[in-house]
Amino acid sequence: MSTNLTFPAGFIWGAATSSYQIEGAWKDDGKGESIWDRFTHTPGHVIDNSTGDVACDHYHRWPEDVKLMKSIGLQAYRFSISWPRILPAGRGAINQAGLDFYSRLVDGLLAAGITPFVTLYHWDLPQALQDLGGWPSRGTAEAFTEYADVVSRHLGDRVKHWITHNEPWCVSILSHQLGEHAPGWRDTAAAVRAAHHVLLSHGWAVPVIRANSAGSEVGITLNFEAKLAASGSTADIRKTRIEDGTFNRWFADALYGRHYPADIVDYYSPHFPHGFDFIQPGDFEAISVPTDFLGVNYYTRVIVRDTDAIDNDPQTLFPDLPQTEMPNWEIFPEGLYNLLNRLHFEYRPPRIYITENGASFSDGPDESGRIADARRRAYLESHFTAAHDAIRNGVPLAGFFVWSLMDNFEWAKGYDQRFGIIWVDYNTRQRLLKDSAIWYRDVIAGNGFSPRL
Ligand code: IFM
Repeated sequence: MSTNLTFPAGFIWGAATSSYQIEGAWKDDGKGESIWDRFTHTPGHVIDNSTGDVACDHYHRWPEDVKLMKSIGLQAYRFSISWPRILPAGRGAINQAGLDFYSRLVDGLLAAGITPFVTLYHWDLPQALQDLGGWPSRGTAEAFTEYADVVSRHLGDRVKHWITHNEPWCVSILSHQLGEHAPGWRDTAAAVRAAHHVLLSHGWAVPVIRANSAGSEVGITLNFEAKLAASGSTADIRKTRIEDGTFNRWFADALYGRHYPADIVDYYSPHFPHGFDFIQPGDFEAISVPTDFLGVNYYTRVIVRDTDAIDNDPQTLFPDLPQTEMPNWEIFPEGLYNLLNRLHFEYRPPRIYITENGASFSDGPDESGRIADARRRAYLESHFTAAHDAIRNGVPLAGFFVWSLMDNFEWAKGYDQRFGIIWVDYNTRQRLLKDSAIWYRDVIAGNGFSPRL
């Protein structure tokens, strides 16, 4: 294939997953209960009342999955560690079988020539820590630091790429204010406290990981959404600014030494009649510890309308925008280009990885077993192009991880949303490469691709 868009030499092509979404084996070999075990075992939280009890059964099938990764030519694999597999009670006694599982996986990846990128927290908090208050409580940040120590001490000789947290906005706001994810709270003050403790735990863990894993690079992954005002009304513009602040700026500003944005501190302050007393001296210094990279998860744009404003323009029409099968997730690759430029020019992270980008489309096998997921390929192609444009602009983008390696448990949306480049049959757990995986194999082999006209 003649390649028009070539990426810089050494650019890393990978795919990503997370523990709860693929592993299954929810109580095998001494694993403790996580908040997602508890949440999914309580009816009414997940669209189809499904659970991650078995998921893709990756816990037992990981050798096959590593072979599939190799067949695609993946250079790196981003996965997360299940905290309660390692520390069933959240702190204290170590479950050696849990560590051994990840140790074997890391060895298997390295033997296949695939670089492991390890995320320490992708949402499966030990239930025992939730019972003590969870992320709104400062003790959880201390417990995370101990957990980071245990994992990086055991894997740090072989794992050299560490991500402390995945998507603090989801851990805090989505889970504690909007109630959509475990633990399902609807309490704004708790959500803001949770956000602070997640960031704090990141800051405390970074030096610990560095000490245990010589020569490694350490960062954090944030999720970002492009936000656009539905109209030029004052109300819509104000609301858009708040959404950008609570979703995007709150986390990035603190991590890059700017404390929390003043407008959003004002916005949250009615929830804290006694002030932000959970912020202690030294916290911001810890949170803004220099890191080696910023992980960026990007999927979509949100058009923001202030529906409460009585003087707003009720006639604002939303154009008919192309979407994936995730409800209201628009396909908007320009948003990725704009975001990468914004992050580079505003925050100057030394390096950026796109740690997640991909699309949910349900295309399944035809009679011959082929999965013609042309829409996923088109989505990826347009976002790879946006990434390439950003690199040409000087953005230090060093790698791209497609979400996801395989179809998996999409949290409150259950198994209907399929993000994988590998199809998973949930009856047999058989895996099949989709057309997008075969196309991705060629992209990786050529370190680029020819965009279709
Ligand atoms: O599946 C999730 C993942 O766990 C975190 N980022 C977004 C993905 C798609 O919703």
